[in-house]
Amino acid sequence: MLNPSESLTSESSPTHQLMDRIGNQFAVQGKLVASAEIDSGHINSTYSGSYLQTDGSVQRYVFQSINRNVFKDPFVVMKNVERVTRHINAKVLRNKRDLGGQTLNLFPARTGGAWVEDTDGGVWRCYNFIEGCVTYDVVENTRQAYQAARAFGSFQDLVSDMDASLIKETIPDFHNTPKRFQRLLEVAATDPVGRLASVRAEFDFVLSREPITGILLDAVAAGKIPVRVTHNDTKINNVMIDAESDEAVCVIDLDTVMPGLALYDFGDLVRSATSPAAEDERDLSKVRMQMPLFEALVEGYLDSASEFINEVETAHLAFSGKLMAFEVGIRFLTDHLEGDVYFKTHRPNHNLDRCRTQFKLVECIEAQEPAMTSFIRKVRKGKR
Ligand code: GN1
Ligand code: MG
Repeated sequence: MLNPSESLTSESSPTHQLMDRIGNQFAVQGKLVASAEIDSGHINSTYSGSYLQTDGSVQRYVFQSINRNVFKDPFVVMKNVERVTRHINAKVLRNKRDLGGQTLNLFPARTGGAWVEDTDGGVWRCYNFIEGCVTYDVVENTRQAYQAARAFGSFQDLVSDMDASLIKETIPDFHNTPKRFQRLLEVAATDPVGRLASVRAEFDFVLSREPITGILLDAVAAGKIPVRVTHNDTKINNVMIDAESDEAVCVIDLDTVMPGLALYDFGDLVRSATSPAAEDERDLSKVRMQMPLFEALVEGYLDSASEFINEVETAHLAFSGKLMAFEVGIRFLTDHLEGDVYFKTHRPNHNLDRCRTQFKLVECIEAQEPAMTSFIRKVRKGKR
């Protein structure tokens, strides 16, 4: 079954020719019979290739080129991904602790190694295609939310015993909210493409909330919250969900796996999984934080993470959703002010639209934070 975000290409299409050229450099078997661009994610470019085998079956692979503007050292990214997939696969095979029987695997290049450098400087990797699964940009029901949160909690659990010193920071200060805030101020000060005057309301929204930016890092500095190996990009469409059972199968997009906070992962899920509207919805009346979905996230996450996360982390689960929505909203606003140089955009003001949904979510969470926090307390009590 195809992911709904895929569209098939004909043999003469540039996509097919690209896949032919790239696919041939990996140790994949069979003849390329179909290819498609998978239109998901704001950073990398992703394609699928279907290969006809001699027994008549079709084997699919995912090919992805790493965005070198975002990941300055793609080889460090690949070494991290190799280590993480190897660690997880070894454990899953030993303990059968995988969620649905499939895990993410890198396929080697014909010349050896886990990636291929194309003639134009592109760095490519090849993954197995997780069959029978779909990804969602917007969660459809509480079961999917529960499953996604449980999957990310399990992921954190699986990598919790990795030697963190072997996992390098692929993007320094990725979730350092105070630095993201400072960066916005710097860009606003020079206003390189003259857009500041038109986003005064959004800019003021950020300024008035500066005090929340440092709360988690202060807790780290005080020794109350540990730094762990975390995923750092737990957007809801980074978990593969079985199309029939709605069960989470595995998490994908391991490029930002690095030392981080468990709360960054949970918070990113809250911001991406609790609203019924897309991240770039223009009608803000459709954007809101839905309590039943938040509750499902808490249940799912605590089902897999309650043994290792501490009381201070637990107490900040609701706050983390607000902070992650705020942080990525700041990043979208900064990119809008810089002239859209980081995130892929598909229409004018795309980053500004994304920023606005995130700030709307911040407001929704502010309004519901006490109720969210008391729900967490209730669940936590039940688990003791
Ligand atoms: C990017 O790659 P993707 O689309 O899953 C971004 C995340 C943001 C997200 C916002 C490396 O994630 O940090 O939260 O967009 N990834 C990177 O949708 O910057
Ligand atoms: Mg990504």
